[in-house]
Amino acid sequence: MKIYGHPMSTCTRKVLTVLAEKGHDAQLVVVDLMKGAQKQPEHLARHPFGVIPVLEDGDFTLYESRAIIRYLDQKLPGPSLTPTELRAKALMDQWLSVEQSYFSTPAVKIAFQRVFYPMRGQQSDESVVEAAKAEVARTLDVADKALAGQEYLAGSTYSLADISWMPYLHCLVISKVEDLINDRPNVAAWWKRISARPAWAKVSS
Ligand SMILES: N[C@@H](CCC(=O)N[C@@H](CS)C(=O)NCC(=O)O)C(=O)O
Repeated sequence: MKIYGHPMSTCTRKVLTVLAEKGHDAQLVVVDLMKGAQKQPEHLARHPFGVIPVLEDGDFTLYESRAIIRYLDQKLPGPSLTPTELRAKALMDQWLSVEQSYFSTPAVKIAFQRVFYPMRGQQSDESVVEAAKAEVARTLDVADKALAGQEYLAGSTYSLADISWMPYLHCLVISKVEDLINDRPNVAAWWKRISARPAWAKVSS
C-alpha cells in the first residue's frame, strides 16, 4: 500500500493516523508541495484535482482523505474506527461532515496566516485570522455542547470523526490560538484525550 502525501499535510495526517490506529504500515511517498509536485502530470494522473493524499492499494487508486480513511478502516484488520450501532455511526458521519463543511477551512486559513506564510517570508493578514477565528469559535461552540457528557463525537466510541478533527485542532495549537480549544471545557477535555493517543503522537511528532 502506498500513500502519496506529505507528513505535514492535514489530510495526509488523517490517513496516517488511521493507519497507526490499525497498526498497519504503508509506504509514504512524499509529494513535494513546496515544489508544486501535486500539479505535475505524474501526480495529476493519480489525482485529477492536483492535491494530496492519494492511496494506492495494488491496482486500486483512491483520492479524498475522508473516502480513504473509511476504506482503510473497512479493509484493514485491527480495532474498528466505525461504530456499529446505527445512531452512533450516523453521528460519526454527521461530525465528519461538520469538520469538512464548517471547521477545516477556517482552521487551515489561520495556520496559513500565522505559520506557513511567515515561514515562506510571505505577508500575513490578521483580518483573515480574526474572521477565521470567529468561524472556528462558532463550530467549536457546537462541538462543546455535543461533547458535554460524552467522550467522543460519536458518543462513547472513538471513531473516524475524532480522527478527522485532530489535524485541524492541531492547526489551532501551532497557530497559537489554542484558547479557542481551552476556553471550551468539553472540547479541551476531548482534545486532551484524543491527542494523547499513541497513534496521534506518532503522526504529529
Ligand atoms: N478534499 C481533499 C482536500 C485535499 C487538500 O486540500 N490537500 C492539501 C494538503 S492538506 C493539498 O494538497 N494542497 C496543495 C494544493 O492545494 O495545491 C481531501 O480531503 O483529500
